[in-house]
Amino acid sequence: MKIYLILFLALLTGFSSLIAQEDLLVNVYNRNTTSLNGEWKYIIDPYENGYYNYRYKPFDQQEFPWASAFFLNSKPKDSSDLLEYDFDKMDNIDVPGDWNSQKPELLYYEGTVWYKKSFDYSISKESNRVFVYFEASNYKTEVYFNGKKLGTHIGGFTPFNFEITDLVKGQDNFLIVKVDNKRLKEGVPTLNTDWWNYGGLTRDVKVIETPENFIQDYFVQLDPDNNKLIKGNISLKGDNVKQKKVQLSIPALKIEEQFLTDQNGTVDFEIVSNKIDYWSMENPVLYEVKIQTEEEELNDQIGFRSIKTKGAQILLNDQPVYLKGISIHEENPIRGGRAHSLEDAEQLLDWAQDLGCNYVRLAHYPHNEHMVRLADKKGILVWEENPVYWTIEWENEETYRNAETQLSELIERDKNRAAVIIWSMANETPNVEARNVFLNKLASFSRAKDNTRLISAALEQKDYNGNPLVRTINDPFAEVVDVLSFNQYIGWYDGLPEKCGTITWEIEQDKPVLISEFGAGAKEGFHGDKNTRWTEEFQEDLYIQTLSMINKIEQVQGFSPWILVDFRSPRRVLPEIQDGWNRKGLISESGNKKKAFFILQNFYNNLNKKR
Ligand code: GCB
Repeated sequence: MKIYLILFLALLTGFSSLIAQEDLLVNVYNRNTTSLNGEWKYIIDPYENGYYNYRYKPFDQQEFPWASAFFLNSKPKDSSDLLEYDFDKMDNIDVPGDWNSQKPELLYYEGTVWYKKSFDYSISKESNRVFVYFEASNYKTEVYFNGKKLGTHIGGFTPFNFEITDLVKGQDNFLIVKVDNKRLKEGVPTLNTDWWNYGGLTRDVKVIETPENFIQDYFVQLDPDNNKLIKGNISLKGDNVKQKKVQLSIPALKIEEQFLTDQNGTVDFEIVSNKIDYWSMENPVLYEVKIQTEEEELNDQIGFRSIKTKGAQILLNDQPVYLKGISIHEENPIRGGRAHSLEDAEQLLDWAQDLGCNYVRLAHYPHNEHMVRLADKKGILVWEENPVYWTIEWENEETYRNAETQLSELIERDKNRAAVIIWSMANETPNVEARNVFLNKLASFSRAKDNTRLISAALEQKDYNGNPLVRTINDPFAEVVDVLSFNQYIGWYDGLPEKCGTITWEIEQDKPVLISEFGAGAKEGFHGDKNTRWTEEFQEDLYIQTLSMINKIEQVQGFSPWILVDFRSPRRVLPEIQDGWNRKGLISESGNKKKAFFILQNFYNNLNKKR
């Protein structure tokens, strides 16, 4: 029913507003799902020939689209029929997976690729509802099911779903997805980044089945002001969700509470417990939490902890914590391409733990859900980041809405994960008025949506009162954040490593400080003296000098050097050294540790002895 309503509204509004975002289903991890992963058919369509007619009008906005519209998955009616595409004769591509690392001819491709998956589906109960769920697709995605448009999603790293209840059949369903990874000036991120623009259905695709009235969303966390209070809300969706019984139980805490939903199908609750075993790095306790209605039962594994700041300290469960971190891109260099699986997450987080980390900065965009679920289990603290990177269109309302939507989808997905302690708004943005307005708005939005986590952004450092030997953070957004973070590259973009010994820091804000990046490029196996660029010795020395410099900054409560592993970046073209890779990894693209890895490992291990 809902889908027809959306199509009807779309017709009325001339289709231009068919960016119909449906409410996100949370905790897809534990829901009743059928995977659509595996081989899909694909068509490379740089001219978007399957999308626009020759007058450049989108086929999906025509009342009677021609058979040549790819979303129709047309077949010739007889041997005389003219049709210039055929999904079923095309090659296969794996989903999940970016196209760049799967098909050599697509390594640098930025444009449209069409995907098609055919499948049979049997609904387990007639009254049930069915959704198709995409964990992520980069960047603009148009979704069609059995010849009907479901909607559009913008943003490459967050999940979205569409209902297909009224369209799904027992046999021969076809899901067609147009994915376009063209970079856009008004996009988030914008044209300019320092990472590979991997396109495609980069994460899992699933069919989700729910009862007629279903648990769509819930938030179950500790009250930031009271460690004995579990607080939150539950939202049901459907035509019959008012005054419905909802039970929330946490058997290990002997909690079993019943509530009635309000007029909107929502419950706000507070539960006191004196027995909570708090989630921490040493003791990452996850409780089995069960939410039940008359129609459904949904389980989750949730840890309870508090995270606050006090002066220059970060307090986890009211105890000061030092963040021994590393920055990570979502890439598996050994297989090649975007990381997406549990095995990929294990590889990356095992490396981080081997380095001695208790904290990771997931840069520069939301990573897949395996990463945060695994961090929850392993007891690793997490910084998650919105892809507001460098200079985006601060004055463009659409750009703001886009950034806010991506952040909102990230918070919706991960707001029940104890490991996530920081939402980062942005990375290395310029200190100009329009950006201040933009980021202030984003921070207020984030706080209103989730008041149980800290807010930060990777800012930039400046000379202090014009003195290049003294550095400071002079940025109005520093007054807004809970944790003052900044990137600095003294010794790499700014002099040689020994320069670190000449710099002092004047940080005036009484806030905890994280150095969100520092680093140097080194090609694994390239050796020389410590002032020869790109050698492992240069990178090693940079780490020695930087660690000694930042150890003297009183407010520093941790850092996340740049970066765990070498990663692909089209900006990095130096032959024989970079060849398309950013070489600041402590581990090479083939998985080998560089010398600097051991400097940081040693530093973190010694901190363990002291603390
Ligand atoms: C930065 C950026 C990061 C780059 C890095 C570099 O400051 O935040 O995205 O990759 O520097 O290697 O230059």
